[in-house]
Amino acid sequence: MSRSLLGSVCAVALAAALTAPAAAQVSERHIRVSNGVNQEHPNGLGVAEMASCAAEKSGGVITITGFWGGALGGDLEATQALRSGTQEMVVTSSSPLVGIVPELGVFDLPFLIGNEAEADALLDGAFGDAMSAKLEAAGLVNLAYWENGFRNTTNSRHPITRWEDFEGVKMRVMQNPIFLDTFSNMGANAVPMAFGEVFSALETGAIDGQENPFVTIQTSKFNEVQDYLSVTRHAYTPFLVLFSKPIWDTYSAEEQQILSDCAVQARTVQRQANRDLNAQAYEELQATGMAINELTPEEVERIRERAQPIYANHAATIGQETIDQAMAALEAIRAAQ
Ligand code: TK8
Repeated sequence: MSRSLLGSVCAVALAAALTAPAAAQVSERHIRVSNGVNQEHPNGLGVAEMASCAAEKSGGVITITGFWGGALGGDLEATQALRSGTQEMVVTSSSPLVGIVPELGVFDLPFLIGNEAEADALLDGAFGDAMSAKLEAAGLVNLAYWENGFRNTTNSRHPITRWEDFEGVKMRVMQNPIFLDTFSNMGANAVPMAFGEVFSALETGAIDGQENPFVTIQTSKFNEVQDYLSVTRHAYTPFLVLFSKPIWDTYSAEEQQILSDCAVQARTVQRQANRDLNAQAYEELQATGMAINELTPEEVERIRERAQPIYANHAATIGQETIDQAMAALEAIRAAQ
């Protein structure tokens, strides 16, 4: 063999060796991701980014496929399937999972998080890690926090301009005692319900209203069956990007690394899309005829005060320590901003 040919053979072998170790430890994996929202939601872009990242890093052997509109079951059902190892992934709100990890209820406390920068710092920092550790103990590997976002109220009765306007309004809430209490305390007739049932319950008039971020209201077409949108921003809830721990434990360290890295890479895309599309959704909801009202700062303050007892009422189930840790972390974040 000529010296130059030998050189290029060596170069090819070296290049192969540089990529091969990963390939050797990375097997064919087909991952199904359950989503309650529709594919038009920014989670569609998040899952697409995660899928292309994983395909690229694995030489195409790891595939990630999104299922939309609750096709694989609701948030809670899908999460239980992860715990029992019959499904790989779910992107779910934290709120319906408080029966599994009660400490997650901290995110449901009214008016806890003030803006997106606070949310990112809290979730991507030590506090978010501590919540992920609790999820792991429950059989769920949290790969990243994506954004669901600030929640606003829609209904078919009248604009909500003060907390008294909730009186007698039949409001769907997530399957979560903190949300249930928050809205009952405002005088609403709060009804816990899985996300997948909300549209038809609104359509048939079984319920009058619901609460979600603008982008979810729009991509789930709630505006077709709701007249009023009130910008209450009463809570910021995150999405958890969960992986089945029983399945995770059968994966190699390289495969796990790819999935962790790609969920975090997709987080940037998902959050940015969510923020852009939230603003766009607001415009479109208005254009399609929803009556949108903002609340005065005084009214927001009254609602916040009205909601204050919820913190004490749920301290025992969430854990006072967890609430204190979140508040201390937020205080430090605000001081640094
Ligand atoms: C989608 C839900 C939704 C949540 C809800 O599966 O239930 O209202 O805000 O985004 O997780």
